[in-house]
Amino acid sequence: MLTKVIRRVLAASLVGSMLTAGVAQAQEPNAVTIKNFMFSPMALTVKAGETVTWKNLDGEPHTVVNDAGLFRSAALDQNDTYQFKFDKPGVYKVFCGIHPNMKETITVQ
Ligand SMILES: [Cu+2]
Repeated sequence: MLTKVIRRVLAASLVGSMLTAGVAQAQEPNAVTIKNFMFSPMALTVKAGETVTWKNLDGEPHTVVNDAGLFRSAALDQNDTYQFKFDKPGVYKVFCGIHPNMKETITVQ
């Protein structure tokens, strides 16, 4: 009986923390969407130490590549995400390695 109650409490708190995580993710401000062969937004400003998350919504694979070689994602299939944490202030040019005409700029303050 007691075990049953404990299990229920554990299950409830697990669901609660999953919901919280979902909300936190939805409010993630440093999100870049890849759609229709474009990065959106094409210019994003974040603070040093923050993480940017890219999500590919296209059926075509895309990559997230820094022109200075700081980071390079694997090919992202539809709904795949890639994250990079920007530690140092600067202006970072990003393009898609498969479609180099897809470009954006991340400014880190
Ligand atoms: Cu691409």
